[in-house]
Amino acid sequence: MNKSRKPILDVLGGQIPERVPVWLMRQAGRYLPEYRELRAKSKNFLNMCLTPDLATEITLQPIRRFDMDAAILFADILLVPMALGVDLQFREGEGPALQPVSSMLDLEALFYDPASVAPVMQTIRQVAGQLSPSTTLIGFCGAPWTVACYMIDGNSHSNFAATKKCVYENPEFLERLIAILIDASEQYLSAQIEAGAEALQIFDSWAGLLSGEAFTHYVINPTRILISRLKKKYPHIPIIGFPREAADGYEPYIKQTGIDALGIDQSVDLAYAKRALQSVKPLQGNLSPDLLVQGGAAMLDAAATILRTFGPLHIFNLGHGVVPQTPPEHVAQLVAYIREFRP
Ligand code: 1CP
Repeated sequence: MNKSRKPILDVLGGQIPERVPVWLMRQAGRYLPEYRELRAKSKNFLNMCLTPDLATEITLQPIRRFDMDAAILFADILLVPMALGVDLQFREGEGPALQPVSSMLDLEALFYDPASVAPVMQTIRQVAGQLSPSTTLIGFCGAPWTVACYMIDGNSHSNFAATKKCVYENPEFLERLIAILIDASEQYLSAQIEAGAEALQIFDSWAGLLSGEAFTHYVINPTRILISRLKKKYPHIPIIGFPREAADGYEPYIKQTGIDALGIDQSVDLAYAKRALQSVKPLQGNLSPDLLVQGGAAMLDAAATILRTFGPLHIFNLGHGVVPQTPPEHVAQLVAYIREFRP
């Protein structure tokens, strides 16, 4: 197989890339003054996600500034519940708020409406036409479990207590919701691929709330079903899984879900990751977002350790998203360091 001109697609295909690629989760967002400027002029966050010209511009901002190896679509995991008909609001300073679902009757009212996310697909088409030949366009969705957490609890303020209660007291309801989300996510991601997404990431930010049998049932199984359906239609599109804080769940997840690469958060020990995980599939991660805020030698030493541990079959990223207080100069410094790094 010939090397593509895209280092990220090389790594995802198990090929040594020309250089270790880098992108950062939440690389677009409030730490960038050019984002804040557009945000101040815009009605609200949802409106930004659903206005293709704006979303295209925001997706491209970190690419222009830092020449990242991937552009990640500017959107949100909560657009899937919105497309299912759930009332969704992003209130200033409070994060997202959804109308919670609590009964089978609520679930029967959910219908996925592709028209409501059509602007997202338009954004993908617009971004795809503006990337350099080495940049990969990544589409994404939330994993069924993580999206179910927001749909049942309505927000993240009480650590998803209502959702956790469902795991033990109302499994039929939770299973039905997860099944609806697998179907909706399949449609949503298929449309992203048709529009031009070249790789996908499935964000399971709250995978760490579950363990044991519940982890298998609500994290691994739904992800495996979603991936197997996508792979049947689009075998050439690689998929990165990100089961955040999955503890002893990373190994079964990497072996059983069918993902092409595993995103690891900063809680994962590097020696363990190299031995038990990178021996199975390529990894993405896992610098602490706090070290990116810190910058300087602390950040660069940690980056060097990650680069030395994982070698070239690795996509450099953070362990979670860039936080708003991050100085953009630290991101520039990090990317320059990764580009110049020779083990
Ligand atoms: O301007 C603002 O105040 C909005 C902040 C913001 C942004 C920039 C939100 C609200 N979402 C986003 C964009 C976003 N969300 C992207 C875009 C691409 C990029 O990475 O640059 C992506 C991939 C997401 C994914 C997302 N949204 C996740 C999974 C990753 C993660 O951070 O764990 C989750 C859990 C969400 C929900 C969400 N949306 C926004 C917020 C503040 C949250 C978290 C709410 C919470 O749990 O408290």
